[in-house]
Amino acid sequence: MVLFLCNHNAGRWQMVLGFFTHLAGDRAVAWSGGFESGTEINRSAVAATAGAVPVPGDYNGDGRTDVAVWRPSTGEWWVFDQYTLILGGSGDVPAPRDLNGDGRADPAVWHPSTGVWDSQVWYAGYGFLPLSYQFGVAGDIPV
Ligand SMILES: [Ca+2]
Ligand SMILES: [Ca+2]
Repeated sequence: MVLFLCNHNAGRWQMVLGFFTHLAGDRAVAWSGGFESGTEINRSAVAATAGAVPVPGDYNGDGRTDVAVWRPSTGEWWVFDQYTLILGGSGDVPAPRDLNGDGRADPAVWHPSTGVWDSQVWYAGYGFLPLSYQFGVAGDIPV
């Protein structure tokens, strides 16, 4: 059982509760509550999730899945409490995975029309470096 208790309630705990419930399934039960509630949902929270697709993964390599969303209309990746970056866009398929074997999921998208993969791979000491390669053809599904 998990309790999310937040102050200045502005919609963020609802996001976390939704992601937690999605990821935990029947393995855990979560409750949420807050105090000093706002009168509207935080605009940045609304903007961050508008049209967003969940892209959970272990983005920091701690062995636990992290909450993350990708917005196709802008290509924005929002990895909760870690970073944001721009990669891909409408028509792409998000496919985050650990591309360099460091235990951290790397943001990646696949372009169905060309079979090209684009990613931003994190290298300690260097930061994110772009990686692009062609693999697959139109009609394939990234796995
Ligand atoms: Ca993690
Ligand atoms: Ca990696």
